[in-house]
Amino acid sequence: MTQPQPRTVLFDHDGGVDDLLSLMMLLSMPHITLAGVVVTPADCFLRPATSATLKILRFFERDDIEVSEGDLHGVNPFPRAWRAHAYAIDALPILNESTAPLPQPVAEPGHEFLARKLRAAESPVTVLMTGPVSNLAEALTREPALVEKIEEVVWMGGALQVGGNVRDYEHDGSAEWNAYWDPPAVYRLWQTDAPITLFPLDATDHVPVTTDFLLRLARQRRYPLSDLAGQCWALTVGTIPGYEYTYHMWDTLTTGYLGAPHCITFRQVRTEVIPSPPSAGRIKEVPSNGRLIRAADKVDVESFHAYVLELLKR
Ligand code: AGV
Ligand code: CA
Repeated sequence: MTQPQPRTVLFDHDGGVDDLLSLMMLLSMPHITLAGVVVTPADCFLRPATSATLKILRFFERDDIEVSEGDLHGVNPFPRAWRAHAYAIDALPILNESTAPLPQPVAEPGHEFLARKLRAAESPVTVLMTGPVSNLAEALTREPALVEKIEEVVWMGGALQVGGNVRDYEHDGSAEWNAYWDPPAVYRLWQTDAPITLFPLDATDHVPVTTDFLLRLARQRRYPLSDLAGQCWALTVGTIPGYEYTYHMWDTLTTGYLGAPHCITFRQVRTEVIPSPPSAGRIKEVPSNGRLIRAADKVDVESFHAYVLELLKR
C-alpha cells in the first residue's frame, strides 16, 4: 500500500458522534498535522461538544492544538435529540479519567479562526469539514484571496443521485443535513474556486455502521482507543427509528479518505446548489455549466473497515 500524502489539516466539525470519532482518527494518522479544530453548533449542543473535543485532545496528549467555537447559525436547526449525543460522549469515563485541567477554546469565533490559520499557512492546507460549511464560506466571503491557501476542501455533504436525509416541514427530502442547515453558505462556497472533494450520501450510503464491524472492534478492545471508539458507536445503535437503515460512517469515511484514499473511487461532477425551499440545500447534478467538483462514489468497504480497525489500535 502506498503512503498517503502528508497534509496539514484544519478540521471543522459539528460535534456528532461521527464527528468526534473523526477527530480521533485524524489524531491517529501519522502523516497528518492538525493545525486547528473548529466546533460548529449544528448537529450538537456547543458546550458538551467543545468539552468532548478538548477531552479527546487531552486523551491524545495534544492540548497544544487550538480549538475554536463557531458563532454562526444556520436557518434549519438539527433535531434536538441528535444534538444531545455530545453530552454522552463528554461523560464517558475513559475521557474523564485524567485530572489534567482542560484548556479554554480560543476567544475568536470559527470563521475568524479559520481565516487566521489560512493567512498564516506557509503552504496550502486541507480544510476538512464534517458539518455545515458556514465558517469557511464566511471566511472566504470576507477575504476571497484566502482561497489560494486551500489545497483541498474535503466535505461530508450533499446527495447527488440518491435521496437526501432531511425529513422536515417545507422540504422535499432531496437534501442532506449538513447542506440543509445553512444552504446559503453552501451556495457561497460553490462560487469560490476552492477545489472541492465532496462525500455525498451516494458514497456514505455504502458504509452503515454494521454489527459485524462493531464486533470486530470489540475484539480489539484492549486498545484504549478502540474501546473509546466502540463506546461512541454504541451510543448510535438504535437511535434511528424508521426511515434510515442505521447510523452511517458519514464523517468517518470522509476523514478516512485522508489516510486511505485507495478505498474510494471518485467522479468529476457538475453541480448546482439550491438555496431555497422546497429543495433548500440540495446539491444537484447538472449536465453542463454547473460548478465542477470531485465527488466520492464507490467504497471498498472491506478495505475501509480494515483501515479503520488498524488505525484504532492504540
Ligand atoms: O447527514 C450526515 C451528517 C454527518 O456529518 N450528520 C451526521 C454526521 O455527523 C447529520 C445526521 C443525519 N442523520 C443523523 C445525523 C442521525 N440519524 N443522527 C445524527 N446525525
Ligand atoms: Ca457531522
